[in-house]
Amino acid sequence: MGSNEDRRPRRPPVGLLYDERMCRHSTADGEPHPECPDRIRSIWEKLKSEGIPQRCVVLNGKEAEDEHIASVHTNGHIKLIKAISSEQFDSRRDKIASKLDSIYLNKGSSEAAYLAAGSVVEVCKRVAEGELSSGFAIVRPPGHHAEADEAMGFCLFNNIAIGANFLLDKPELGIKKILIVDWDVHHGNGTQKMFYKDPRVLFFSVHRFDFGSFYPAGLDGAYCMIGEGPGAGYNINVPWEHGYCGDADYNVIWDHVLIPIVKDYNPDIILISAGFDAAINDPLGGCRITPYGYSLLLTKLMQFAQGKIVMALEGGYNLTSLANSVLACVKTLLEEKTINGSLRDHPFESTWRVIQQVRHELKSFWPSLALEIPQELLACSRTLTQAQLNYYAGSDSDVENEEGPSSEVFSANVVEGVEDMIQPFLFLSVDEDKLGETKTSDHKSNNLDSSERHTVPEASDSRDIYKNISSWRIAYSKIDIWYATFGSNMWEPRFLCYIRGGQVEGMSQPCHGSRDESLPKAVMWKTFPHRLFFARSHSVTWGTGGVAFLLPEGNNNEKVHMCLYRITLEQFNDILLQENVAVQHRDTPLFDLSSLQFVSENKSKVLEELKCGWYPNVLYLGKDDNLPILTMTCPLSTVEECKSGKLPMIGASKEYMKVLVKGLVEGKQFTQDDAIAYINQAAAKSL
Ligand code: Q9C
Ligand code: ZN
Repeated sequence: MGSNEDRRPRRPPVGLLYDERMCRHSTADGEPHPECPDRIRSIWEKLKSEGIPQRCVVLNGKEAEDEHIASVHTNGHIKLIKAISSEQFDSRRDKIASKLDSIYLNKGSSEAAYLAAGSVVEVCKRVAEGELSSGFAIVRPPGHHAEADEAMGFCLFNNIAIGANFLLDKPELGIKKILIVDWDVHHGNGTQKMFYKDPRVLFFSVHRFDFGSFYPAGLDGAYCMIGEGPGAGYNINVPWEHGYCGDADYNVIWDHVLIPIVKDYNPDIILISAGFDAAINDPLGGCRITPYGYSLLLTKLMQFAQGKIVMALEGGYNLTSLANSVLACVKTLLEEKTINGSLRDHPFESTWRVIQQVRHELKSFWPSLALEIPQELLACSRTLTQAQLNYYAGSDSDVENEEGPSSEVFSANVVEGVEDMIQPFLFLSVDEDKLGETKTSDHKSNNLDSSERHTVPEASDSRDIYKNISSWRIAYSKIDIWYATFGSNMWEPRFLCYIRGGQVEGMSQPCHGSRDESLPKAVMWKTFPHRLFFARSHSVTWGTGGVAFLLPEGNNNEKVHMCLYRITLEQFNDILLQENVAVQHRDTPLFDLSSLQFVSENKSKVLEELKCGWYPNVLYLGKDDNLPILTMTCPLSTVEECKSGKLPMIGASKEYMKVLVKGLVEGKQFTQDDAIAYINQAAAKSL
């Protein structure tokens, strides 16, 4: 007795909150659903079987007060969630749910939603007061997708946001800075929005993004979403490019992004949006965190905020993985050091890329991120295996999510049907020797007349660039756009050279084509109020003579005929590269979803990496069938150079003219003579 250890003040207990009433939120007819009552039951059973509750303080659920919910939700939303379980709603409940994104409702939903939110508040309060050292609220429905006035993604109230605001609104608790760590595999869109302009809450989310195609889809989860106004720098997104991320990937995100920031921020308490759908074997997440991995991530966070940690359950849909992961976390909170495991493999190459992107974006707010990461570390990486790529190409690991990027944001659609998605990858799995064969026969099936074809490039050489395909290609191969063309690409056989490779009459060089050789899904003609002109005197593709451009700014007195091809965003990227020859192929898309978002708001964007090409300026011409219509032209500087005489304005060469006329005539826009007149007129006018 009397040892140092005994004189040390006893560490307050760990809290566990569980309440069977939260199981009453379920699908009305017992239909199977991943977000099911057994999720929290199996967690509780597991903890009991390991004798964990006896070592903790066990709390019952508590319903939230409207006043607290109102700090993040609108009155309309609160009213709806409160009323949804009443008898008057019996007949309307299903209809209301069906109008929401990924939501079901039943008689037990209101109570469960109030309990989930109130229980998180309860644990937050007790940890902040010091009655508990830390706590885990085993709640459902989850919360992080819920927005101020909308339930979505299995979430009714945003439990963690309500808890955070409760703490901030009670000055006597002394909580001025809160860190929210959202490690659910999905982006915490709701939580992000609630604190976007608020520096008192640092929101950190690591999630599958897949270039904007993973639920909840769109660009809210992109790394460039860093917060606004006083909240700038206090919103941090780490967007995975693909699935299969595991302990090693999460661990380096902690070491090179999260922990350096937490050291600087020095939060008073840490709330964890603890989804376990990034756990190994989760049916929706497609990632691979082990229980050991979760304990490691948690241990690293316990070094801050005097260990004040509140964990609130979000997703997690494999009952076994879920229970084992939560068990590992609770043991970690109890400071039990018996969770075995090791970081066996290396992070993905893409993980280092994401780290660099996030650090670059945030280094002005968090100076420690400005330091270079040692080359030796970056070199420790691995790539997706061929099998993983094929699997990823052929299926959505979030089985329910077939929508891809949400159409509200930029109106790109996703191609459905597994066959369409696997098809372009067949060549990856076939015998290398057969590659050439497959390609030649393929080329015959495209509607190029063999007499018009000069040479077919050696498949094995020119298509080497697509040997190691990156995951952005898989994501973008599922997103459609309209590519609007006003020059030689109006003639379909010429356009197809960009897709399938090859050369048609008049071209002095063959194209290598896109990785995805599938034909456009639709072709249509449209006119746009724009000015067409001809400039420059020689092109690599056509030899001597001017080529077509659009004046970047629209012009209501003019009318340009354009041929639109419905192709994928991946194919559009490959066309941009081929149109702007001499630009290196790269492992990131030139024209990504943020660019798409940008052009749809600002009408045009000059792509920095294509500046040395002639068509680096992507124009947005509106939508058709809810898909964006894109074209490419020169930057304004070229127009100025033409005006000043620095660049020649010369009509189309004979060969080029022939192709333009063919396009317009075969596209039924003009007779031969009218087509020639249309082109000559455009070429004759000065700028
Ligand atoms: N279009 C949580 O993990 N996916 N929510 C269905 C249907 C919804 C996940 C997409 C996934 C929601 C808390
Ligand atoms: Zn989730």
